Amino acid sequence: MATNNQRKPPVPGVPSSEAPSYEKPTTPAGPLPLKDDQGGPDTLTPTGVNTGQPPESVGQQGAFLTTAHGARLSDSDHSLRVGRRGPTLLQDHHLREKVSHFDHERIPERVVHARGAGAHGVFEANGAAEGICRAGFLQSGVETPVFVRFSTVLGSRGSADLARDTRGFATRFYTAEGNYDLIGNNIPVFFIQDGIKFPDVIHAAKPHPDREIPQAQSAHDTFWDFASLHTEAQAHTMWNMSDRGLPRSFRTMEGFGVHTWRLANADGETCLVKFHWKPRQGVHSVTWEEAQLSNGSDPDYHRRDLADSIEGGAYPAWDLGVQVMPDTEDQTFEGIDLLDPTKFVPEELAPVQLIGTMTLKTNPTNYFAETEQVAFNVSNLVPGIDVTNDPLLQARLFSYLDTQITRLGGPNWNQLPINRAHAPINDMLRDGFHQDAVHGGAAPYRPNSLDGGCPFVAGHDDHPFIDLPAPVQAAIKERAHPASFDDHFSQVALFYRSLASVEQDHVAAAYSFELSKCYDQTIRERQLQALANIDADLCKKVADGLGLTPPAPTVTYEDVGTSAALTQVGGSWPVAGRQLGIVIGEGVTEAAVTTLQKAAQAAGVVPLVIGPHGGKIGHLIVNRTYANAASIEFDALVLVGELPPAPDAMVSGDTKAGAGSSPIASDPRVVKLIGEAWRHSKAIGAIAPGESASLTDADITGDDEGVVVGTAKEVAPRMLELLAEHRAWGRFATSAEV
Ligand code: HDE
Repeated sequence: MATNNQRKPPVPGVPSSEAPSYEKPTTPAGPLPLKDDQGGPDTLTPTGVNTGQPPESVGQQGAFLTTAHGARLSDSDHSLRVGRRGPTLLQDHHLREKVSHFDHERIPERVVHARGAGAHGVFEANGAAEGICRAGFLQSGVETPVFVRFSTVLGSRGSADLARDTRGFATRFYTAEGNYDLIGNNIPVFFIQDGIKFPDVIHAAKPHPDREIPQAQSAHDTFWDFASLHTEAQAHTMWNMSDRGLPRSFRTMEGFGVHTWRLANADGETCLVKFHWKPRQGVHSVTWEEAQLSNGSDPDYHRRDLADSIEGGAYPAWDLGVQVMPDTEDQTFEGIDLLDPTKFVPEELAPVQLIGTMTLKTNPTNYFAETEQVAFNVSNLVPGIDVTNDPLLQARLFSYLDTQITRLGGPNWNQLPINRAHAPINDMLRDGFHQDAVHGGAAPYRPNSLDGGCPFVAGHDDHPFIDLPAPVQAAIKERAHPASFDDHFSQVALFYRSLASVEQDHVAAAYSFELSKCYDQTIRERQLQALANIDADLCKKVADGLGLTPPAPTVTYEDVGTSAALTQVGGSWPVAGRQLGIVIGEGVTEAAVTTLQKAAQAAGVVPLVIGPHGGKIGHLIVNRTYANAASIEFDALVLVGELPPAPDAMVSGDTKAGAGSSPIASDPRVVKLIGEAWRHSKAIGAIAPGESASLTDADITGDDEGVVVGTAKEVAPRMLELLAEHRAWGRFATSAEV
């Protein structure tokens, strides 16, 4: 008796490829096939030869439980004991092996970016980069497998996804010339200009060392103590305080390489570039309230969204682009020092030229083997792509190689399946913990004659990686930075002034919140001074929120204008993978729901039916109940018919009930759901007849912005249009209007 009705389409997320039997299985059977959405690293030998075996061949095999050395076991539920009431024997190999292996299941989490989610995909170059870069994977039509890991920075591995934080956006290209790792963020500037400050900023941002709180947050004294003293951090913190710190999804984030990189074409001509990932899904965020709700009700919000959208066939895609700048001796473009990672180049000054598209198509088979063990390395470069002297980048070239030795337990982490290159490996690195290769030959040294001189170094025509020759000016050896690094504010103002007024309000609210959580008044005042140096209006709003007097600026600098590319407000975007909540009651008209479901599915939107109880109502499968639905799950809501209180509703005392005091006709949890969708400026639809009661209970009318009332056929297309705009933006009261 298989009762799991959630397996039926369209809801992604079922745990295995076949529905479980109700009875305990009794016939030996091998492992189930992978789910359709799952894939794994290609099955390569540690030296990069493709074995041609399917991904599941590296998982468990056979129908019987075995020890790690392959002996079949007849019992795994009882330890070997002297009689039924006697002591346990040390000779019980299975007990010792099982418990001992379990004891060592964890590895150290990443010191930063511990919380993440990954996916496999493919990158296809469009050839536009051929003239500037000789890398094989950027030549027209070349398809390259990729693995991407998105992450937050501050939280530990089990922390919630919707922390206000920077997101990591790390991409590995398994190219025929070796692995190329582009390890970027969703924010184009960084906290520090020199890698030697990284331990400082991270120690300041991580939880306080005494009580280890707060988790995954920057709203605390040590972070703002550092940011206000070390004002080069103001650029990055401003982006964090903006909506960019709260992405709607990994799929709706831009990605940036942050540093400037040097490219060379086949003729050896070089240029300087900044890398950009442009999401085809648009750049969207959640509100601060949504983030807080989500962190309680669905801490896996982002990783679930990524996996579900891939499983549902709404494959996330990004265009890779470059801003191309001449490789001049001063490495400055339009007055912007390209070696200063706290600065970005506005797109109006150097347009982003698209050079290919990445599409994520498969979920990992095993989180630990793939997402946890993937070890990105900034120095994984391929011919045609090289580094610059950005002092932040230079320190990263050391750190990524170094950190894996502790995290992955030795020097052979490149041999883990997810890290294996898709190019032949002959590295003469030998032995060490967890050596997977069985090296032949007698002479792992060069020069040798015993192994016939193998391996040889590659000649010019053999596609070697060449460290691009770049002039180094005669200089004094010193600990100092160039004068151009002293400007900590002009671009921060540029960013803030480029935002729409609703986004500016969010920034002011974020600073007020964060600083109000600091205990120390000195730190608030010092950060206010930094804001005074950025924008007087912003500083006043935050000062008002904190009950402080806004200080006067202490620095002057040239106004650098605005950049239209920086706001997220406006436009219309693909809706595939978004979730539509359809709220129904007992007497629902099924045809209306079916019309909505079909329209949603046709657009790739996941319709989730929310009912007064689980199971079915008529023929409709209920995906969520009034009791377990959280508004954060739905990008838009449609109410169908009357939604009276369900038997388990409590008008007061229910943590999920709304606070309304007047008698209401609808279930209080539904009213709360609608109220939150309203506050978060999400589209709300209501199918007549019956719409009036629940809308009225939530103090909403059919004439309000982003609200549609009508038949299912009328409401469905309009909802999809509103969804494509992400928010009913006008519903946010902006301070500019108040
Ligand atoms: Fe990282 N960073 N970082 N970082 N970083 C790591 O490497 C480090 C920096 C970024 O999904 C660590 O394998 C130093 C900038 C991402 O696995 C570690 C400095 C940018 C990820 C490390 C920086 C990043 C990391 C931790 C200053 C944006 C996650 C685990 C010199 C361009 C990758 C690991 C993944 C991870 C060090 C600065 C992005 C410790 C020392 C700038 C997306 O090596």
